[in-house]
Amino acid sequence: MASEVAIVAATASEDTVTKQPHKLERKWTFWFDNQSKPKQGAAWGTSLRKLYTFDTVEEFWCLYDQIFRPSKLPANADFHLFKAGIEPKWEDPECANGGKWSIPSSRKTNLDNMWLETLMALIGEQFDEADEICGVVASVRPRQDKLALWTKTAANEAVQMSIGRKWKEIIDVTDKMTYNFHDDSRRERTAKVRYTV
Ligand code: MGP
Repeated sequence: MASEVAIVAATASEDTVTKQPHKLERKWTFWFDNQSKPKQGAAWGTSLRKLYTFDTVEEFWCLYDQIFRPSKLPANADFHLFKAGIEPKWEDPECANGGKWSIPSSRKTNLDNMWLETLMALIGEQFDEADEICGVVASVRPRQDKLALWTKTAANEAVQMSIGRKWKEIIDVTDKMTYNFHDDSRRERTAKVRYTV
């Protein structure tokens, strides 16, 4: 399906007039959080915005091309792509017992590439444990940009290791990737590393 996503992009200009849009397996939502000018005393999440929900390959490419490239983000802002119906918050019931795989990114082009490869893999249902995935977050930070893949059942080590290995392959990185439980992040600013791949 990821290759179908790419092929449709290449041929879209020729056949959009005659063909039906290519439906995805499920609906996805893009979110945006701009924390670059935080309001004094505002709780986390007040700047988080749900932007677009889509379910076709064509809509995806249009949204990606026009808006959702991390290199367009200001510092301290995030883009998210989550399954429709799941909010990118620890408090969401689908995320509450979950965690995230994280990978730092030292260059803007690298973050854009890893983000795009991950988006295509998600909407193309490339992960065997697709039902265990909530979504992905691209974060631009003054110190170091990063990408995080949020999953549902943090305590299931076998599932997380399988997702982590697959994601590494998809984004083509050799650096160590770490997994944190949201539960730990809730309790301490620097959550302990639970798994690595
Ligand atoms: P972060 O943005 O996940 O970490 O959480 P980062 O990017 O390493 O930190 P930053 O300072 O560079 O942005 C940062 C802080 O935001 C956390 O310690 C929490 O206080 C708050 N926070 C983050 N998330 C994802 C949530 C969430 O889902 N729910 C709540 N209530 N707070 C959150």
